[in-house]
Amino acid sequence: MMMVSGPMSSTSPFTTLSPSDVDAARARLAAARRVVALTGAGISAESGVPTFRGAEGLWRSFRPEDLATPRAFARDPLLVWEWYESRRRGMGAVRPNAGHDALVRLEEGVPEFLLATQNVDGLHGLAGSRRMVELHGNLWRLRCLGCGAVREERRELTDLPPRCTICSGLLRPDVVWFGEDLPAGALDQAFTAARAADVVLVVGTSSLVYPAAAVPEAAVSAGVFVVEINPERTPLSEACALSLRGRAAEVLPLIVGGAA
Ligand code: BJW
Ligand code: ZN
Repeated sequence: MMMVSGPMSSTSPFTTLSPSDVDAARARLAAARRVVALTGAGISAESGVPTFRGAEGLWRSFRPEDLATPRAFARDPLLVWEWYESRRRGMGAVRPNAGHDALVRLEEGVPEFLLATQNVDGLHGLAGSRRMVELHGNLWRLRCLGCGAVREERRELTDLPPRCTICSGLLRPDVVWFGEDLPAGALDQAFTAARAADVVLVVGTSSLVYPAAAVPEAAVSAGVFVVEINPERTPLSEACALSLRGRAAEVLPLIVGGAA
C-alpha cells in the first residue's frame, strides 16, 4: 500500500515527501477523535481550478484591487461581473478530485470533524462534505445589495450585471472580498474547532490571507498537531508538526486511506 519511496524524478511531488512523515500523519489521524481541515485553492488545482498566487495563479493576470474589493465593484460592477462570470464558466464542468474525496472519508471516520474551506468553487460540497464552513463564500451564490436576498444560481448569467428579481437591486457574487469581514459564525467555528482538535490539516493554501491563515496559527499555539500538505513551503511550514511536500490529491488519500 505504501506508495512513497526514496528520491524520484525532480518533478515528482514526492521528491521531498518522507515515508516516515506520511506514516506519522496517518497514525495521528487514525487515533484522532477531533479533526479540522483548512483548505485553500491548491486542493482544487488538480480539478483544473486556477489558484490565486504562484506562476499560474489568477493574480498573475489580474490585480485583486481591480476585481476583488467592494470599491472595485462599486466603480465598475460590469467589469467585476465579467471576470466572475468567466471564472464561473470555467468551473462549470470541473469535478472534485481524490483530495476532496479523501476529506469526505475522513469526515465519515472521525466523531468530530470540521472542514473550513477558503475556496468558493463549491467542490467540497459536490464531493459530499457536510460538516463544512465556507470562509470566503461561494461563487455559485448571488447576494442582493438592495434587499440582502441570497440565491443559488449555477446557470450562466447572460445579462450582466445581474439584478434582483425581488427589488431590482444590483446582485453581487456572495464571496468575501479584500477588506470585508468573513462570516462571523463560520470563522468562530473554525477557530474554536481548530484549538480543540487532535489534528489540524492545512491543505493547499499559501497561508498568506488573514484571518483564515490565523486559524492554524491558533492551533499551533494551543499545542495541536498541525499537518500541512502543499508542494511548496509556506509561512506556516516551519511552525507545524509535519509539512508534507506533495499534492493534495496524492497525499490526502495516502494519509486518510480507504480509497476505492
Ligand atoms: C497545492 C497544489 C496541489 C498548488 N495540492 N497544494 C495583515 C496584514 C496585511 C493585510 C491584512 C492582514 N490581516 C488582514 C489583512 C487584509 C487581507 C489580507 O489577508 N491580505 C493579505 C493578502 C496580506 N484580508 C482581508 O481583507 C480579509 N478580510 C478582513 O481581514 O476583514 C477585516 C478587515 C476589514 C476592513 C479592512 C481590513 C480588514 C478578507 C480576505 C478575503 C480573501 N478573498 C479571496 C477572494 C475570494 C473570492 C474570489 O475567489 O474571487 O479569497 S482572495 C483569495 O485568497 C481567495 C482565497 O480564498 C484566498 C487564499 O488563497 P489560497 O487559497 O491560499 O490560494 P493561493 O493561490 O494563495 O495558494 C495556493 C496554494 O496551493 C499554494 O501554496 C500552492 O503551493 C498550493 N498548491 N497546487 C496542494 N495540487
Ligand atoms: Zn433584492
